[in-house]
Amino acid sequence: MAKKPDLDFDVIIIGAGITGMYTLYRLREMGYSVHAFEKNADVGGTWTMNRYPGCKLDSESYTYPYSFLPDLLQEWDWKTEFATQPELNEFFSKAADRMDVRKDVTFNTQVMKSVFNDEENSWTVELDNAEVFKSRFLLTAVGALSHPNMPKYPGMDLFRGETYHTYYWPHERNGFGGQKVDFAGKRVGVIGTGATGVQVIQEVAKTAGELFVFQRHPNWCAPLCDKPIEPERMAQIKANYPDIFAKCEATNSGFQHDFMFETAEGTTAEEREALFEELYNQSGYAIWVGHYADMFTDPKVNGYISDFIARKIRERVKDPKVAEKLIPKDHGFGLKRVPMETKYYEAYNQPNVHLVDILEDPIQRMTPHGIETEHTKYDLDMIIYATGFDAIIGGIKQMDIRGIGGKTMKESWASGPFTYLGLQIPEFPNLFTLIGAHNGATFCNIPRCSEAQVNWVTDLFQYMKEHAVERIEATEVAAEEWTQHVYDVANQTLLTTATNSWFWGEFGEGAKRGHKLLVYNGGNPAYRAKVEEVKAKGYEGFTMRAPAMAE
Ligand code: NA7
Repeated sequence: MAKKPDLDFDVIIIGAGITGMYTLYRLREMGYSVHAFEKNADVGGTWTMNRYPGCKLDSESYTYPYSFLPDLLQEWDWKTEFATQPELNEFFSKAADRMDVRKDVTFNTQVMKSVFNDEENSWTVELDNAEVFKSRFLLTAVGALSHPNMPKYPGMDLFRGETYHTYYWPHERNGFGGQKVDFAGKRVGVIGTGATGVQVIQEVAKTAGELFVFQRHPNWCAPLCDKPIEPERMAQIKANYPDIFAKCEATNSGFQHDFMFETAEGTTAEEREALFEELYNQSGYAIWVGHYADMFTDPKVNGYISDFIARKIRERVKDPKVAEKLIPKDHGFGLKRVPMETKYYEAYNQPNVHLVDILEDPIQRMTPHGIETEHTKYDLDMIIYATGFDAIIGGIKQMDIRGIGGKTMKESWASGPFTYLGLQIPEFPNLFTLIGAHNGATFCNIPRCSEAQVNWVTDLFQYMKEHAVERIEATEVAAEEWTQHVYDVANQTLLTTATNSWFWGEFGEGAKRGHKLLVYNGGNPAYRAKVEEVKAKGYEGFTMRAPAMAE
C-alpha cells in the first residue's frame, strides 16, 4: 500500500503554451485539481515569444486554431492565409480567456527539479524561486521549439552594437524591454538560414543599409504565396471548420495537403514538371507534402523535386555564384523542414544584401565592431541570431527530472530518447511528456496533433479517475518496441540522410556519439491508430496501480 502523500495538486503541468493550456482546461473540467508553471510572462508559448519582424505561420491560419471553442471560431476573422505572430498571440490569448486558464497558471516561473517519490506515487516539483509543490501526476508541455540555441563564438559579449536572438525579440510583455527595433540604414548581420532566418532576412532586407547573411548550410525554400482572406471566403471557412479539421486529421502531417500519388513511377518528365510548377505557385506546403509520396523514400524521385527547386533558385537569383551557394548540396528537398518564403531569393538580387558562406570562410570571433571571419572583417550595427533551438528535448534537458531510485532523464536517454508512444518513460511513473520526443504529435501541424494528443491523454486520466489509479508506468518492453518502431519507420525513408536538422539530436559519448531521431515520422493517422489500439486494449503497454486494482 502506497504512503498517502500530502498533495498540493492532482496534476502539475509544466508549460502553458497551446498544449499546456488545453490540457489544464480539460483536466480541470474533469474535476482534477491542476496547476501549471510557465517560464514566460503569459500563455501562448511560441506565439508570445518569437516577436521578430516577419514571424508568421507556414500552416494555413484556419487549420491552426483550437477546434473546441466554436464561438471564438465564429467570431474570429483570419486576415491572411498565413497568420502573423501578433494575430496568433491575440487568438491564443483570447482562447485562454475563454477557457479561463490564467487563474491556474503561475507565470515567470521555471521548474528546476522534479523528483518521483516511489513510496507515495507522487512528484515533488521545485521552482526557481525555491518553492516546492507536490502532485500525483506531472505533465510536461514545454514545447518543441522553446529553448533557443545561442552559438558560442569568442568575443560575443564584446560586440557594442545591438544583439538579438529571434526568440527573445524585445517586447514589454515578457520583460525584454519594448523598444521597436529599427533596421533603416543600419549594417545588420543575420546568422542562420532556417525557417526563422528566412523570414527575418526577407523582412530586414527591405530597410537595412547593408544586410550580411552568414549562412552555414542553405535550406530548400519554397514560396508561401500568402494572400488576404476576403470576407466571403472567411464566411466559407467559418461554415466549414468541421470539414477543415477532419481533412487535417486524415493527412500525414496534419495540414490540409496530402500526397496525390504514392509514386512517381511511370510519370514523364513533362507531367512531373507541370505538377511541380502548379504546386510551386500554390500556397502552403503542397509542394512539400502534396505530390509523390516516394519523394521521401526514393532518391530518384527526391532528385526530381530537388532538381526542380534548384532550377527555380537559379532562375530567381541573378548572380549564378550566389544562386549556387543558396542551393543545398548536402540533402534532398523536403528532408529537413522546408522554410516557406516570400521573395527570399529575390532579396539576394538587391545591392544591399550580401551572402557570406561561413563554411567557406568561417566566423572566427565577434569583436566590438562586428564579425570577423577567417578572411574578412564585417563592421556591423546589429547582429541577429536566428540560430534555432535545442529542439524537442531542450525543455526537458533543462530540468533535473528524477524517476525511480533517483534515475535521471540524462541517464535514461544517454543514447537517445527512450519512450512509449513518446508519452511515457519507463522508471518515470506518473510523468507524461506531451509533444515530446518520439511522439506522433511533434512532426505535425502542431495544434491539430496536439489537440488529438491532449484528448487521448485526458481520456486516459478520466479512466484513471474512474479506477482510482495512483500510479501509471510504461513497461520496458513496450518502450523498447516503440523505440524500435520509430527507427524502423525512419529507416524506410531518406530522413536518415539529412541528420543536420532539428528533427535529430546528438547523443552518446566519444566514439559512440551520434545523431538520433527526435521525432516520429510514421504520420498522424498511423500514430492515432496506434494510440487508439492501445486504448482499446485497456491501455496496453502501461501498468497501473490502484488500491482496489490488480496490476
Ligand atoms: P533551424 O531550422 O534549426 O535553423 C537554425 C539555423 O541557424 C541554421 O541555418 C543553422 O545552420 C544556423 N546555425 C545554428 N548554429 C549556428 C552557428 N553556431 N553558426 C552559424 N549558424 C548556425 O531553426 P529556426 O529557428 O530557423 O527554425 C526552427 C523551427 O521554428 C522552424 O522549423 C519552425 O517550425 C519554427 P546549419 O543548418 O546548422 O548549418
